[in-house]
Amino acid sequence: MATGQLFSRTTQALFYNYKQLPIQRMLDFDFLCGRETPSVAGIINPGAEGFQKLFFGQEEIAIPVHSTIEAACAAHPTADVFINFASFRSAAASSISALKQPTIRVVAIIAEGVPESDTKQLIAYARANNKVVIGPATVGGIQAGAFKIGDTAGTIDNIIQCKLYRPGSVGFVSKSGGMSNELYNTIARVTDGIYEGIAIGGDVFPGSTLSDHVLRFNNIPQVKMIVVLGELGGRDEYSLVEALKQGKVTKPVVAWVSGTCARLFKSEVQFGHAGAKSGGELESAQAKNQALRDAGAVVPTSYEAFEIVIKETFEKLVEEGKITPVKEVTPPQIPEDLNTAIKSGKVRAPTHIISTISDDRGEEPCYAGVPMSSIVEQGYGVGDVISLLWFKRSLPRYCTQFIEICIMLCADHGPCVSGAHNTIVTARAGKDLVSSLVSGLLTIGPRFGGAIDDAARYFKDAYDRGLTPYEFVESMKKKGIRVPGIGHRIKRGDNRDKRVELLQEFARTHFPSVRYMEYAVQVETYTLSKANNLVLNVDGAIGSLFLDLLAGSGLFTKQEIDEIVEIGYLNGLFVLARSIGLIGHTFDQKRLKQPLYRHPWEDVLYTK
Ligand code: Q5B
Repeated sequence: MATGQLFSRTTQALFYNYKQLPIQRMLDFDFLCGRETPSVAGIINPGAEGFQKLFFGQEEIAIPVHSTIEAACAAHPTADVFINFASFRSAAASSISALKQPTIRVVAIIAEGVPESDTKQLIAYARANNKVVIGPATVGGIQAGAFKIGDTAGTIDNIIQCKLYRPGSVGFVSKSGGMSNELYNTIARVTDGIYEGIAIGGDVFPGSTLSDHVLRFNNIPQVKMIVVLGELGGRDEYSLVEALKQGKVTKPVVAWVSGTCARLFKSEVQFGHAGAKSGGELESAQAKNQALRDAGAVVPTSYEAFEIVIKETFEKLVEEGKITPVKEVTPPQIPEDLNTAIKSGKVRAPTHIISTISDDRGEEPCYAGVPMSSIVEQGYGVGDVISLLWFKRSLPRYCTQFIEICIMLCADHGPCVSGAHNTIVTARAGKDLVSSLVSGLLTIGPRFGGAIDDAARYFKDAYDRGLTPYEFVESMKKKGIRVPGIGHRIKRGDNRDKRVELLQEFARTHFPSVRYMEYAVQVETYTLSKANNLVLNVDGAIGSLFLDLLAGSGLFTKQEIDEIVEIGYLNGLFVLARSIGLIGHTFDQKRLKQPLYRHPWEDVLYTK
C-alpha cells in the first residue's frame, strides 16, 4: 500500500457504470471546494459512447463516455482513481481490468457481495503492483476540500454541516460507510474537522485495512490525530494494535470498536456487514477495544464517550501547539436542481408548451379528458377520436359517422392523382414509407384535395352575405379566383362524382339542416351552365356539408365556427384520409418490386 496522500485537489477519476446521482454529487462537492477541474474525467458505460451532460456549479459540462476501461484510460491518462459502481457480479472483473491499467493507482469498489476468492485475488494483485483498493462493500472516502468518492458523506447539506469542503486535522478510518457519516459529523463538532476519511467496507477481506490507512495518515503532515472506528468480527484491528506496539504510529489514535452489545445475545450474532459477526473471544468488540487501549490508543468506555475523548485529544493537541485550528471559510452556494426546487415549492418556472387536447401523465392517456379505457369500452370509433382531438368535444353519432364516411370516401382515388403519383415515384426510387407518404401528402393543396377549407370559407361568406350563385361566381371571376370546391379533371355534369352523391344523401337523411350544401348545389348548377367540368367536387361537398354540421349540431358557437373555418381544420380530413391510400400505394409498389421510375421522352415536349 502506498504510504502518503491518496488524493489531492487535482485528482481525477474514471467512473465505471453511469450513475447520475453519485457523479453529480462528486461534481457538486468539487464546486463547493472551489476545485478548478471536475473530479470525474470520464465515464465508462460498457457498450455506450458519447457525452453525458452534468452540472459543474451553475454551468453544464459534457463528460466523455467511453465503452471500455482501456479506451477511457487512454483518453484520460492523468485520471488515476477508478470508482467502480459495477454490480457484485461484474465488480471483480472490471476492477482487475482497471488495476491492470498503468494509469490507475486507486480502485474503489462499491458493490456488496463480491465473492471473497475474487477479492483475495484483487488484493494480491494490488499489493504486488503497489496499488490501493478501497472496498468492496464501501461508500468510498473523502479528502476534505479536495476529492470525494461517489456518495461518500451523503447530501451537500450534510457535507456543509460536516465542514468537509475544507481540510481539518483529523484522519479518520472506519469499516462502516453509514457510521462514517455519523463520525464526520461528530468530528466536525469537536475538532477542526476531517483531513481525510476512508470507509474500508464491511467485507471479511477488505482491499485495504484499518491499519493500512492509519499508517498512511501517520505519514501525512496535515493529519495531526487519527480516529478509528472498527467493529466486531475479524482480526483487522489487531494489525493496528501491532503497529501501535511497534511504535509505527506516532500520532494520537482515538479508537472504538463497535458491537459490544453482541455479548447480550446468547448465540452468534451477524450484524449488517459480512465481516461483522461475533466469532471467538478475540474477535469480540470488548477484546479488541482492550487490546487497542493496551497498545496506547485512546479508547473510551462506551460509544457515547467516543465524542468526549476525540474532543479531549484534539484540545490537548491545540494546547500543546501541535494543531493550529483551521480558519473557517464560507463555501459557495450550490444551485439547487430545478426539479427539486419545484417539488419543494421553492420556485416556479414558466412552461414552454401549452396543450389542451390530451394528457399522458396519469394512469392512462386521456383524449380531451376521456380516458383511453372509456374510448375502448364504449366502442368509440375514429370519428369520435377526431371529435375529441380536433374539436375537443364528443359529437353526436351522425356527426362522427359523417367524419368517418369522409375518411373512407377520400382514402384513395386511384394511382393517377397527384398525391398517389408522387408516392409511387418516390417508393420506386427506393425511399422508405415515411418519405413516400410525405412526398404524396405534399401535393395536397389548393388544386388537389386541399380546397376544402377555402370552399367552406367562400361558400360561408357568400351564403351569409346573401349573394346569389350568379353574384358569387361572377365576383370570384372578376377577382380571378377559381371557386374552391368546383371543377374536376375527370368528373362532368353527365358523369357526377359518386362520392359527392353519397355524402349529400347521408347529410340529407341525418343532418338537421343542409342549407350551405344546397347553396353549393345552386352554385354548381350555375357553373355547369358555363362548362360541363365545373361540378361540385368532393372538396366542395365536404366543405359545404361541414358548415352544415357545425351550424346544425348546436354544439358550436358562431365564434367557434368562424375560428374553425379561419384556422382551416377541414383539409385535415383529406390529409388524414388520403394517407391511408398513399401508404397503400407505397406497399403496393414495394410488393410489386417496381424499378426506378423514369418518365418517357415521348411524353415530354422538348422545345426552345
Ligand atoms: N375553371 C380542379 O381544373 C381543377 C374552375 C373554373 C371557376 C373553378 C379546377 C380547380 C378549384 C380547386 C378545387 C379540388 C384544377 C378538386 C380533388 C381531389 C380528387 C382529385 C382527382 C381526388 C380542375 C378549364 C376552364 C377554365 C377555368 C375554368 C376550372 N375550375 N372556373 N371556378 N373552380 N378547382 N380542387 O379540369 O375560360 O377555359 O379559361 O382549380 O376545388 O383534388 O380525382 O383527380 O379525390 O383525388 O384542369 O378528386 O377545377 O380545368 O384548368 O383546364 O380549366 O374551367 O378557368 O376556364 P381543370 P382547367 P377558361 S377535387
